[in-house]
Amino acid sequence: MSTDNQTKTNINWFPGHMTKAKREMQEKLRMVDMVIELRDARIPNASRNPMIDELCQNKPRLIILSKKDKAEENQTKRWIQHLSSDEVQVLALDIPKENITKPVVQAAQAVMKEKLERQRRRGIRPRAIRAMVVGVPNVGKSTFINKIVKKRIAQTGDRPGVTRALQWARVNDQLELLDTPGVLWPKFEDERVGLCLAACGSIRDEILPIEEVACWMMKTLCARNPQVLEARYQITCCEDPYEMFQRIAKARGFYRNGQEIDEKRTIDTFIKEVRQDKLGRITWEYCDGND
Ligand SMILES: Nc1nc2c(ncn2[C@@H]2O[C@H](COP(=O)(O)OP(=O)(O)O)[C@@H](O)[C@H]2O)c(=O)[nH]1
Ligand SMILES: [Mg+2]
Repeated sequence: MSTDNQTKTNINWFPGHMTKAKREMQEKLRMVDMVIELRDARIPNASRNPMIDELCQNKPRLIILSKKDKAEENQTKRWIQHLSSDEVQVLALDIPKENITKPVVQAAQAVMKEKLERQRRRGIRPRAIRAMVVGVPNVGKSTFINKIVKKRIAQTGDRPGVTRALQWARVNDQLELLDTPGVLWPKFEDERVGLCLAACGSIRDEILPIEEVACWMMKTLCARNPQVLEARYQITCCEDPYEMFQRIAKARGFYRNGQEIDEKRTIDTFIKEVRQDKLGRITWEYCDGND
């Protein structure tokens, strides 16, 4: 299985790349019946490219909220409800751990129901549904494709005059995937999007000032769920994130030269522990009914 050649944390998108990536994706999309759009269940808005609607041009869509094991269950339920419609099915998955083939094939069939029925009425035996997997870096596209495709279909050799053939990867008789996912870029103009992606470890830490990311994470958690912070770090919560890091440093004994508080170590530890789910499941973007 070939994977997309994107480094998962590569966000060096320049306008030229964007235009080219968009055009290539549009060409590939013409060949598919439907789109499987992956988003991170913790950040269902920030992990989405706003251009996807335009690119998909009313193709039936299955949205997969990946990493559901890291997101808050009640929030994921709300997101599923919010994003579902006649043309859009939504599934939340823990891709590495769950048996994903059956639910994905069923959801693909549900989203393609009308078209499949029309074909049957006209006496056409439907061929396998063809889908393309798309999403921003690090949402789990490669993990998803590698897991759901067990066997590659035989490749026909390149013939003269025929440009590189699209390669289809078979899931089963009902579903085939384009074997390379479409990589979209997040919407970086919005600072909140960057903070969300950074909180989830989906962009390189050098891209945003780490203290700013840590403070945003700390404020968000303090406002929503102070008990979790208090239990983990044996501290009392307060509104000032800098004061919170001081308290954590003292509780953990993070000092330099014996008495100076080691802020960097405190912040790095906090971020690492959040990403490792040590503070439980966290949905950074709550579903407020606006998409
Ligand atoms: N916990 C968890 N991790 C996942 C899930 N899906 C993917 N991952 C992890 O997310 C990271 C990025 O996945 P990858 O497939 O490389 O993303 P891509 O950039 O979209 O191709 C990898 O470390 C995967 O193991 C999931 O459902 N749950
Ligand atoms: Mg990949």
